[in-house]
Amino acid sequence: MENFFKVCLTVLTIWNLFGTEMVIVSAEVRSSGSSYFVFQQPAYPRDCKEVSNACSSTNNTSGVYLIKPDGHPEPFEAYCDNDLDTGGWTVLQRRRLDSVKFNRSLKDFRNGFGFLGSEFWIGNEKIAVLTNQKRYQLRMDFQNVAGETYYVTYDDFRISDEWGKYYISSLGKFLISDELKIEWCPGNEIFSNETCERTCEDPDTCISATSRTESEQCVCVGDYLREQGQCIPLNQCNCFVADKGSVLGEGKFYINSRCTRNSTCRNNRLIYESYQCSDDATCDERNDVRKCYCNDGYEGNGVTCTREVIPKDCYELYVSGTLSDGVYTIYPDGWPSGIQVYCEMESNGGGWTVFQRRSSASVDFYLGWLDYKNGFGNKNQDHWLGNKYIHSMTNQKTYQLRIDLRDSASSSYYAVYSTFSITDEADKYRLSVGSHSGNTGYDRLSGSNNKQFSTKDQDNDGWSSYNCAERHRGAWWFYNDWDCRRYYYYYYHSASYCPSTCPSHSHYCMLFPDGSDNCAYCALSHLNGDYDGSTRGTQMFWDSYSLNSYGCNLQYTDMKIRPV
Ligand SMILES: *[C@@H]1O[C@H](CO)[C@@H](O)[C@H](O)[C@H]1NC(C)=O
Ligand SMILES: *[C@@H]1O[C@H](CO)[C@@H](O)[C@H](O)[C@H]1NC(C)=O
Ligand SMILES: *[C@@H]1O[C@H](CO)[C@@H](O)[C@H](O)[C@H]1NC(C)=O
Ligand SMILES: *[C@@H]1O[C@H](CO)[C@@H](O)[C@H](O)[C@H]1NC(C)=O
Ligand SMILES: *[C@@H]1O[C@H](CO)[C@@H](O)[C@H](O)[C@H]1NC(C)=O
Ligand SMILES: [Ca+2]
Repeated sequence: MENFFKVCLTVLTIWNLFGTEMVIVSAEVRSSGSSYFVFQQPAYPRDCKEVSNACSSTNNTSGVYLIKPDGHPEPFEAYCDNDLDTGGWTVLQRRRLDSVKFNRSLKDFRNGFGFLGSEFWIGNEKIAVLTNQKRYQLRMDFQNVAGETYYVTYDDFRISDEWGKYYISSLGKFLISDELKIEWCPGNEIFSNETCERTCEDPDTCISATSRTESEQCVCVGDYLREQGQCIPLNQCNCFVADKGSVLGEGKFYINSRCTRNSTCRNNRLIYESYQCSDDATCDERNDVRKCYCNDGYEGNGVTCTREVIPKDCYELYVSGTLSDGVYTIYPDGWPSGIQVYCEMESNGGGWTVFQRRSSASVDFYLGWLDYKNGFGNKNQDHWLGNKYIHSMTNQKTYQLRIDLRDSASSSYYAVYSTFSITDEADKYRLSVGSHSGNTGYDRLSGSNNKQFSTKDQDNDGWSSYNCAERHRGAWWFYNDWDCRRYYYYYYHSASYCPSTCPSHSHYCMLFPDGSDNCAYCALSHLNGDYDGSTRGTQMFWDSYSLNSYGCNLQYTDMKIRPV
């Protein structure tokens, strides 16, 4: 049963046949129960049945005959089909090759058009007069593209007159020639396995007809959606939004053109809420979604917009309302994808970007140039942020430096430098600090001012006698600071001075031994030395008489910056 042809009718207009491959359609009328006309021959036959009765003795071929139904002023030509069944059919309509246009005015359908020999519509007025003189059977014959024919009949067909707009006043009993070959879809649906249909509930998904069984392949098309088994115009769906001209799916919302109302479909009901754009937003449609969009430089949902924060440092975060200590992303000049830093927000006024911290021996600080350049450790605990970041930050604004310390007896001290910056890698991250304040009693960083940064694998200390980073086991702005023998020649001219002084000054932990008869140091502070270091010269120190153990073996340090 392949290729059987299916037809769908729209409501009421039975002549209006859908189906793409229809080759022939004809609708015919013949009278039934004509026995009582036998003794009453009018001048003209009133329909083709009477033509056939009159002609049966001589010739009963199909063709054009003159008929004159009761109530029609003039006789007119009609095509009589005498080949079909027992003959006597008056043909109302025939379509074959699309040689005659059927998209016509009501007047044309009233009066009839086309050619009786080929395609035509006999005219509503004639059909009205014809069908109102007797009881007529209507038969519609179809042929599909494969040449298969079938038909349907109604046993009591009648239409009203012009005053009644030719409505079908009667159809009678319906019969189909072959149930399997014809399938009638309900109103507003077409039979198709090539298209898909939507539902009121989920209007955004078109459900393919192929997923349905064959008998269910009548689908809602165009502006019709399925709702509880029926096809209804979309504007009758509960979640139809008139402004939008379409139906909202469950949970979806729609903002009207002036952005003053938000309509949401919930539980198959439209809920309206008032809606208003923030002063810093614009009502706009983007990617098919209309809503309030925050203007450039602002962020939010459009109803409330706040100034977008792209912090260059922890201070900008602090000012925009981030008040808790922790690791955050900041965007210093030159680092558009951001870097992670620890921000001290809860102490010392907040807004400090931390670049160094020591609190335990968990992280080894005796590392090389690349480690100090790129940073290492854990931002939440002990770490060095990285010289390349410290350089970028300290050159984007003017920063002050704060160093917090705890000495070996757990007393806290601090030192502040009014300005702080380091140069770039080409210049070896040279230090620049401003004036000192604080409570350690001594400025122990200014000696390193203008000095380059040194690591064990990059000796930039300017002192050919020593590799300071190696001697102090760390990395710092080391320089040629103090050497006992040099000092002794200069002041004392006594050969015994250094051999006796160097061991006896062992409490000065910044001093590293140089053989058995000399000692030296490369800076008066070094916060990147060994935590709990014991070898002379390698400890973390901030030389000061105010601190326990002269500032040796510090328990805690951090170094941080904030814009001036
Ligand atoms: C009768 O029909 C034949 C064809 O079947 C046709 O040739 C002939 O002309 C017809 N006669 C009349 C009188 O219509
Ligand atoms: C008239 O038509 C019928 C059926 O179509 C046929 O049986 C009969 O022979 C025809 N009569 C003549 C005279 O052609
Ligand atoms: C029918 O005719 C009207 C006007 O004559 C035209 O606008 C319309 O597009 C036609 N429809 C079809 C399906 O051709
Ligand atoms: C639709 O049905 C026709 C006839 O049964 C078949 O040839 C065609 O492949 C079908 N199309 C789809 C998409 O299933
Ligand atoms: C519209 O209202 C719904 C329901 O309250 C909400 O989910 C949706 O986000 C709102 N739309 C906008 C753009 O605010
Ligand atoms: Ca050196």
